[in-house]
Amino acid sequence: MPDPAFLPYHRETYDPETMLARSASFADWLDLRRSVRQFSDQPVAKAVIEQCIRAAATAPSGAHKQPWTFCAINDPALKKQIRLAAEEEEYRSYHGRMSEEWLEDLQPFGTDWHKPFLETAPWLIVVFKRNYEWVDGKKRQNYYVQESVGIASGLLLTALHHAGLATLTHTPSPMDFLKKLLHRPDNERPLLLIPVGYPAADAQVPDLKRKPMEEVALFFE
Ligand code: IYR
Repeated sequence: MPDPAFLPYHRETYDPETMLARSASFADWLDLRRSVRQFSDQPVAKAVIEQCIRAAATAPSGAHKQPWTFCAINDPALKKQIRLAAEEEEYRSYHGRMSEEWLEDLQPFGTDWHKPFLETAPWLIVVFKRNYEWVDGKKRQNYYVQESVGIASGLLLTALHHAGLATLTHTPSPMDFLKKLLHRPDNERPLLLIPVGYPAADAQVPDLKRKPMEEVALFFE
């Protein structure tokens, strides 16, 4: 007998025309998601953040180990500490650690070491990956951790977009300060820092173009 037991699986499906319409409208709607760097300080209910994390945690994972922890922060004092620590690292990155090529590639986005959104956004969600677990005093490996937590993070961004919220996929580097500030155990590493909230009334995003279908997909029929 396999463990866990298997259950029958059925789900709603659609006729081909409906399927095409649904997939097209979903892509159109997802195309509206943008990385936002100017947030309003308007509060967002904790219950919404919880539901979005619940959605993220439905992600597939290696051997169903669910190797993630989501830390959601709206304590202003902690957000300030995170901002200061992130800005310290970012200052060093922008003043020597990042290559000329990298800085040149970032020019169109107008980013620099200042990260006020880490205090303005009502929530910061830090996604941690768990490389291993301690089970009955024994170290047990997790599998495909990067892939699993990457997928969960994608679902999180999608869920937050679906809730009508804006996000930024932020990666102050290195991110070890988050592990310290949030008292995370040895088996966890921060993967992403995601400010969440309403965009500021005057928020602007760069005029980006997404790659066309023929550049992102090949069909072998
Ligand atoms: N982490 C820095 C730099 C940065 C890097 C990339 I790649 C971006 O797409 C955007 C920014 C920062 O957040 O400013």
